[in-house]
Amino acid sequence: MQVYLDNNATTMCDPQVVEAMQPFFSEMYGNPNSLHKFGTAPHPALSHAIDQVYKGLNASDNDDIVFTSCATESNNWVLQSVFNDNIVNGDKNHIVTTEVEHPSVLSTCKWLEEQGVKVTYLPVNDQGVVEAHTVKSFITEKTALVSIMWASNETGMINPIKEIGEICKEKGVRFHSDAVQAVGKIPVDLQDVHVDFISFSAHKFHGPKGIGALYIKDSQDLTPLLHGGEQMGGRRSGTLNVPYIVGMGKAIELATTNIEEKMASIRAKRDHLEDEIVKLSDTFVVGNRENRTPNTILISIKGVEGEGMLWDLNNGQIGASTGSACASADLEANTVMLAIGADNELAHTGIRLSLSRFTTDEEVEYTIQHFKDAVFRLRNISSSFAKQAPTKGGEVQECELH
Ligand code: C6P
Repeated sequence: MQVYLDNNATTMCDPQVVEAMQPFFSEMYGNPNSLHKFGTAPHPALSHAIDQVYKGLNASDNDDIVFTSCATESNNWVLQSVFNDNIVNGDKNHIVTTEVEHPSVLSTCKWLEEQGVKVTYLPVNDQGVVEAHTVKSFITEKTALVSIMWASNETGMINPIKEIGEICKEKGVRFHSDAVQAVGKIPVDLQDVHVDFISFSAHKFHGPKGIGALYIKDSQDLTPLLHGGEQMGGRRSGTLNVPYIVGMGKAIELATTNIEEKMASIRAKRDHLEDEIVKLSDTFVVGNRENRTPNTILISIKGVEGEGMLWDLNNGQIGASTGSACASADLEANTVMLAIGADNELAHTGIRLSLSRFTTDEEVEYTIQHFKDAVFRLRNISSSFAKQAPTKGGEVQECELH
């Protein structure tokens, strides 16, 4: 058996999505900006896909949803354009974000700091959540943008987006949320929350890789990042990626239809997996699971280094991660665990397990068994290392395993 439990990194493309995309590669391949019949052939499918995305988010007709290449582009677009619109051409020079954003936000903020922007990186509480009153206390008359992720890719913890949105509205500050780990996993109702921009990405909800989007409330102005042929009403130039837009539409429709039922089914499997794993001694799960996306567990197992665990799980045909896929090669401590106050040693033991609607009960049972065996094996290895360590004055010296 092989088990994929890295769905926060990316998901399998749903076969129904692949089927919906297929005709637009080799039959209806015209450029939708061309005036001939090849160009107009994909128009009905494009309109349908756009409707599916609006419906999936309960966006209003006054809002704009612009397709991008990925959420990284959407995040860069908002941050860089707010910098251009408010900071270069205006008198606001401050952005509020958090310490635990995805690198596509954090690295852009670091770059903006080099351009002279002041950035406040808010701390999170011991649950990994940013508190609304903290956001409020750091907004000043110089603040041009608040950018706070909807749900964490590492812990699954959900931020109080509705409350933060109300604060931003009251203060007259634009509010962006990186909703990559929320869309398709939990209800995202844009009539219920006040948010100016959200970024999201199809490959996180069983759509294709290489397509994301930016939601823009009330179609407000935002300087384009890509200038060129004026596609998407001049918002984002470049030939429309018809198959992927069709795929994103189908994927969001499949993910958001009866979402509560899908969440309940994933949550039941996740909770069972978590309940069994925490029976092991000295385990620690980050964040209260009632306030987590239903598919995610970030667990640390004292004395078991994350990379060793990944290697053992991989030998058992189980794909997991130690945190963000883009940070997985650096062997550093998990930054979110450090942010919630874990010490360096504990922050090296994080393992992220992320399920999807395709995860089966059999896969969960197999993972529980293999996980328990792996912890037993790795703890034995580390205790025999400690026993073999050279002694000084008759005392055992602990080996440094990191
Ligand atoms: N997180 C993870 O393993 P792209 O790939 O550009 O569409 O999405 C980037 C991105 C932005 N924001 C959040 C919250 C994300 O989780 C991701 C992707 C993956 O956690 C890969 S690093």
